[in-house]
Amino acid sequence: MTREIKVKICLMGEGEVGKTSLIKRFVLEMFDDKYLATLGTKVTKKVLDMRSSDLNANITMMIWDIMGQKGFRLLLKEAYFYGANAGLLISDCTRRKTLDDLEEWIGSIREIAGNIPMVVLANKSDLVKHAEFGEAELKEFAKAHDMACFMTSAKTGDNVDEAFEKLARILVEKTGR
Ligand code: G3D
Ligand code: MG
Repeated sequence: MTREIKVKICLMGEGEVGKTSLIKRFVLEMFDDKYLATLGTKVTKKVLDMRSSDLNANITMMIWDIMGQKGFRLLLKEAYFYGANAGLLISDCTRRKTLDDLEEWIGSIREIAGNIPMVVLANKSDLVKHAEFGEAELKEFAKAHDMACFMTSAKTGDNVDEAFEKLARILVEKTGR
């Protein structure tokens, strides 16, 4: 029997790393979304049909994005992370600091949502000439936190589906067969 699974996924990362662009790339149809103005967040829905895979599941992903970094105060973090099933951590490989800054995001989400699975990305992999770090540093970070990682580009689409699908797969496997 096909299992119907619904999950809340929170995107995290500093401003301009590419959070919104990655969602747009992953969710080709633009957009069946809901804008929660008071929270400063945007929720986009994407259904992944994994019925033909070994998992035999249909997974509805509610993908949460932050609208404006500056207005995203501590107070709102609680509501944003509440009930999250997974996190997608996003850094920008042209700015090393955005990778280090993820530590704080990990702390925040864990405080509210507990030990949920996460995947870490270094986005803008197309900007090789401007890179401040690469796959080696990303892997080191991912290993330290026991996470999967991907170098992605929202611009070219490289690894974007793979990253979201990896997270979906982890979630489906976690809920048992
Ligand atoms: P955010 O939602 O994390 O704040 P955005 O980030 O998705 O708004 O992206 C910030 C800027 O980076 C945008 O530039 C966007 O086009 C660009 N960007 C996002 N992902 C990539 C990528 O993979 N490669 C490159 N080259 N650029 C990317 P603009 O100038 O459009 O505001
Ligand atoms: Mg954005």
